[in-house]
Amino acid sequence: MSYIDEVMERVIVKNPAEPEFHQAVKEVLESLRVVVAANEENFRRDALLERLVEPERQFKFRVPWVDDSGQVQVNTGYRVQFNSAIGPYKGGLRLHPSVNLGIIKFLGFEQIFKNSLTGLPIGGGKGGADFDPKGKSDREVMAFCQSFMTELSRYIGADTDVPAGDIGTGAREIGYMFGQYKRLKNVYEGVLTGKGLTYGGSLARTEATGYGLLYLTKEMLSINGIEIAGKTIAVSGSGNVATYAIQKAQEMGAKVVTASDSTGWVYDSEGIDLLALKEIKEVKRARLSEYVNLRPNAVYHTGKGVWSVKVDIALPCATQNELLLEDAKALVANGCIAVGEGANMPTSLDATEYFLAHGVLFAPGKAANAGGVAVSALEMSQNSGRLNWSFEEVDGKLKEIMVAITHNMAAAAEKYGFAGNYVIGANIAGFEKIATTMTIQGVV
Ligand code: NDP
Ligand code: 2IT
Repeated sequence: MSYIDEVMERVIVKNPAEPEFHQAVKEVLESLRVVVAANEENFRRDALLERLVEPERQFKFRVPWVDDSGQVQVNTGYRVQFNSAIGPYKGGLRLHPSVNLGIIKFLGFEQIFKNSLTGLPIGGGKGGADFDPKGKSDREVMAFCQSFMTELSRYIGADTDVPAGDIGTGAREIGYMFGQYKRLKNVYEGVLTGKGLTYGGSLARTEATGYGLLYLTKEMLSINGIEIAGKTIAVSGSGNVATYAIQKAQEMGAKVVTASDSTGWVYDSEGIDLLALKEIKEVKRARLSEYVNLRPNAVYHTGKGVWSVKVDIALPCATQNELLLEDAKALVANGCIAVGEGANMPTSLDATEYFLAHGVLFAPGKAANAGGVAVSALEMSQNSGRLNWSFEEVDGKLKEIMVAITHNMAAAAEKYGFAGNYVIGANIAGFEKIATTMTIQGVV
């Protein structure tokens, strides 16, 4: 059996009931076959792949808090410190009822390669809890965040592990968590990113993931001789990533005709009205069904469906495994030419293979959504230097980073004989720096 198949088999046996983690590892390991074949003796001797798939450390903890009726609630919190070869652990905190250890491990594993691709000194980590901020009062969210941070604060620090936002964790949650960390530790340091602008946050961090997705997608199209202006786009999600992806796509002259949340989706043939979307999602924290009240020309559907619309480009920006084989078939049949993953692992493995087999340009999440964590790393730099860079400066650096990632993933794919396969390209480009560094640092 090949080294990769042996490691994959062991991952499944050692981590039962973690299908998302298996999926993320499988996608990466499959991409590495040529690189591993060329270095098999050394990698096997150093157990390089076995170390890569085993988190350095993981925490699971109780998060008790009191709701508005006086009832005690108990959630489960997690932080997985996956790989610190190239920098302090870095990655978001997901607050969603679906969170379990396997989900956090898949996200932490992806984060290793994503963070490597940014070219910045950040290791891979992820955390979160099975807490649902939806429908909770601000006081309940604060009570949860304070309890969560009371435990998490033992394990993190500005030079150790720096969490940030993800699904369900936005500016409000980061604010409450930062306040509690500062109070407990009596240290004012950049222990979280995505902070507010009045206490060490970076300009352009809010926009970074969505903007970065469009910078990379535009560059990927451009190296294939295609312009983004004039294209029709389907976006899923209506949260942080989706909102700023829609904004930048519109600025680039494309038309985004869909958005979604976990209850339904909208089709707006004239293009999504960003102000209406932000009013519903950022101000009112309401359901997307309200969109048609502000835009009577649009159509609201319950359930899934954004991938059934005829578009040139698909940008999944909601969650994992939201774009399945039948969706890929529908998109290809409708003439879709490119996919950019704003979310983490939104496309199932068979759907990804279908896109690649049908000549669709496919930008995998660990490259396409790296803009968020890249600007988080820029926030860390500003905090260390006690500096505040302008929006233009941060946005300019973000653009440079996303363009560089595009060319690096394209070059790695070509170098190993898979020109145009950016899944393989991104995985190899991300892996090489990690593998080299882990080898240099010895058996740790
Ligand atoms: P938000 O919480 O701001 O928004 C998430 C959006 O996705 C909401 O519209 C939400 O709908 C929808 N969604 C979430 N879970 C599900 C689900 N199970 N089924 C259907 N819809 C769902 O999160 P972000 O925009 O920050 O994150 C979106 C994706 O991007 C995630 O995969 C995240 O890991 C990834 N990402 C985020 C980065 C960041 O900087 N924020 C950076 C890189 C990647 P509803 O409100 O109804 O739940
Ligand atoms: O998935 C991700 O890259 C994020 N949620 C952002 C992580 C970060 O540290 O900014």
